[in-house]
Amino acid sequence: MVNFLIFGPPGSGKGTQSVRLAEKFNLTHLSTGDMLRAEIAAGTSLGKRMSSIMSKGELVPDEVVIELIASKIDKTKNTAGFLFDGFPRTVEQTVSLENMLEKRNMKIDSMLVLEVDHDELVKRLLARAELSGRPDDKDPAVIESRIDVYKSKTEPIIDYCRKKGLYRPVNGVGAIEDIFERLSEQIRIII
Ligand code: B4P
Repeated sequence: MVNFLIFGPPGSGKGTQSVRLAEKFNLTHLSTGDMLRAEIAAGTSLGKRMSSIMSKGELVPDEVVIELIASKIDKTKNTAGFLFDGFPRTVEQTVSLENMLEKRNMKIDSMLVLEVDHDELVKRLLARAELSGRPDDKDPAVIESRIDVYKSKTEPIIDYCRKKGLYRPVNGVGAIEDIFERLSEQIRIII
């Protein structure tokens, strides 16, 4: 089994690329953003509690996403591996993920980091707001705050993973198909 983190700032294309990569390499795609939005759409009590945090562009508490991920891993059978999208988002979540995987005789094999400049991120998220109606994409101030949260809380994971030899940067600007090829090349090196 091989397990990948797909990593990058909000709007860097993690979700877009993960769906395609999971299909191509027979990986199970686990997106904490999608899981949380599903809770909100289903009107669960967890979803109701998380909705206001997410619409402000803040991170939901670590224990919430750790619980969601652990339960998904345990329900998944017969997979070539996992593609973690949008998780981990803090160094604490990374340590929890490592512990969770170790208990199941698994590990993180590589971290694929999509590199996209600030102006391109803002442009993409505002464009998505037109189609998706996501509250966290509509307001430029919320987008800036999500990028700030990424820099302060999420980006330190890069150093943590670099020290473990897991870090693989990928240029995330250009046509979706070209970026998909760049990511696929990196995955082929690992599997
Ligand atoms: P996520 O759902 O993870 O969303 P994201 O970071 O905004 O998006 P992503 O990078 O996947 O962008 P996408 O491919 O869609 O998180 C949402 C919120 O959930 C967080 O703010 C937080 O509150 C909460 N949350 C989630 N996980 C959490 C965790 N682990 N801990 C705590 N809180 C958590 O691409 C964006 C747009 O760009 C799309 O419209 C796409 O079509 C477009 N695009 C993609 N690639 C492109 C390209 N090459 N060129 C042009 N456009 C492109």
